Amino acid sequence: MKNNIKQLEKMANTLRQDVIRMLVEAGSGHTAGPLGLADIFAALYFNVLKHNPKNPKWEQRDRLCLSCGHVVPIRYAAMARAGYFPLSWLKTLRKLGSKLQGHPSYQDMPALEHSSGPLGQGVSVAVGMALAAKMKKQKHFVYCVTSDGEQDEGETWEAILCAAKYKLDNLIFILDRNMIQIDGFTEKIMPLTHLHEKYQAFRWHVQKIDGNNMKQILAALNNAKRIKGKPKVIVAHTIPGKGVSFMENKWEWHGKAPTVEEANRALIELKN
Ligand SMILES: Cc1ncc(C[n+]2csc(CCOP(=O)(O)OP(=O)(O)O)c2C)c(N)n1
Ligand SMILES: [Mg+2]
Repeated sequence: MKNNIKQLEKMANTLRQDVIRMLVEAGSGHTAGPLGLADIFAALYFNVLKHNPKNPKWEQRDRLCLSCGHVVPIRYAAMARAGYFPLSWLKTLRKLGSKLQGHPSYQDMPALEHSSGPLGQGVSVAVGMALAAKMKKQKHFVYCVTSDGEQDEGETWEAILCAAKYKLDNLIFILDRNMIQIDGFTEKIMPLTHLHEKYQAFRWHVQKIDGNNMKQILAALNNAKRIKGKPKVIVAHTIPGKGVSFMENKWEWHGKAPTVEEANRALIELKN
């Protein structure tokens, strides 16, 4: 699937609407992160990833790891729109017995590649997958969406060290630099200043982009694929709550679902 920029921007907006509808139905969940990541997930599922929704375990597929598992509603929306499962399943988010758990459950949905939720673990999984692919001389890429909150975890930096040691140039991190975490702004809770330089010092190739700009997202991902000899990170500056004026840049929307009234207002703003 190779959609053009206009189609991808439209898709991102549709995914944002899906997220709002899913969350209001669930009555709980994470809003800000998923809305901020809509452009990146539209780019991944509808332009960048080599994948087959009808055959999720296709051996040659690119792997997409989601380390910050709590933002999974945006992934479910992209998967449904791409044809992995019916759109009607989106309404089952967070329900007992649903395949769409609030944090990704591999047992319930193997197309997710792995379970996640405990911050920092998914990056290690991604490094392991990339190393395994190298050892087996496989040609696919391993993408990993990770959050700025996850950069507070020691395990994240162990994974970063390891990826550099093995020169995993089949590994591409997309780091959601939205400046918020569960109970405040990242720079207040645990300053992450010079994140770009930190990754460089760990011998990674680093790009910095506006993570809500489709042109920049595609250019950075294509560039990352071409760089040889080291792992790659795209530090994507996104706006948490993007597209809904009363949610944008508000950390209070990290883990809160909209009320029916708020959802209606949000959907009016997100109208295509
Ligand atoms: C190891 C671990 N510690 C704490 C949590 C609780 N937790 C869930 S999300 C979150 C905030 C993380 O920040 P970020 O991923 O940047 O969130 P967002 O940008 O979506 O607000 C925390 C502390 C967790 N899931 N895992
Ligand atoms: Mg964050």
